[in-house]
Amino acid sequence: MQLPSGVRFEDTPGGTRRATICSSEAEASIYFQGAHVTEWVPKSHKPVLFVSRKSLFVPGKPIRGGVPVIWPWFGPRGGGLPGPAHGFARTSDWTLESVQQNNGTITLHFVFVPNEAARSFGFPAFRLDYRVSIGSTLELALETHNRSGEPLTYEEALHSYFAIGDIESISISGLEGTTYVDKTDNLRRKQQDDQTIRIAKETDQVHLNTGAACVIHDHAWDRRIIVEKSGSASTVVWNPWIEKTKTLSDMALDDWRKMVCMESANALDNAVTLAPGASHKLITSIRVE
Ligand code: TA6
Repeated sequence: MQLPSGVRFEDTPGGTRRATICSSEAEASIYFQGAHVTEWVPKSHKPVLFVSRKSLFVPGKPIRGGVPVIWPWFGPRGGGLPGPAHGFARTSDWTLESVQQNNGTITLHFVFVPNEAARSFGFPAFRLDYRVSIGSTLELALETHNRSGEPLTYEEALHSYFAIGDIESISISGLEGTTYVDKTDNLRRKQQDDQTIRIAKETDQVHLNTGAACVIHDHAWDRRIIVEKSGSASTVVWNPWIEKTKTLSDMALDDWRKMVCMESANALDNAVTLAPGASHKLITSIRVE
């Protein structure tokens, strides 16, 4: 494969493979397992994505941080059916179809088609195309194609972990007035008020029926992370706080202070059903000011 200058492939000590990108506009790393973006550092900015220092980078284990690609279910699989939390896409090997450069932006096109795991969980006929565009903006476009003769119902999320100065000095705007499912309160449905979201305890909420752009206002680092999206009706906000973090072996005890997840998704009520042969594209576009 002909690679633009500044794009390298490397095998990691843990036995995974990744692409590293160094362009005039940004630096980034993407693992072939899960097509998992782990780093994105636009020029003259601090890293935008959080990755745990204790994350495992070994085959078959989810990476803690960056942007996990969640598909075809969100959270635990429902219906008493078997399968790993957040689906099997993030721990499967994806194929890198192409690498293109357009001015300062480098786009990597990854493809995922049914593997043994997918078939064993009842997903024999689909194709995912995931285009990762690295530049002064990070654009992630996940397209699902239903290649079966039956309707395909699935959930999905670009489960972005953002690096922040301190969780108690951020606020999140864009979700005012939305309805959300509170996963820390027995999945109760609640109404977000007209205030920005501030986080002062374990927070795990799936905001429904919202296509809004959201902003993380990071007062400690004096920056804003703007996340626009299309083809996504859910936005998930998660911070494990102190006690939940203690249960996560791949997070340091103080990591909860340094990260917040704000995820562009289609989850719960917003699961997608594709007719045979149909497709759906979820796009999230991230920039820093
Ligand atoms: O998106 C929030 C969430 O669903 C939380 O409930 C928590 O489980 C988080 O994802 C991380 O999940 P993981 O399987 O990566 O540990």
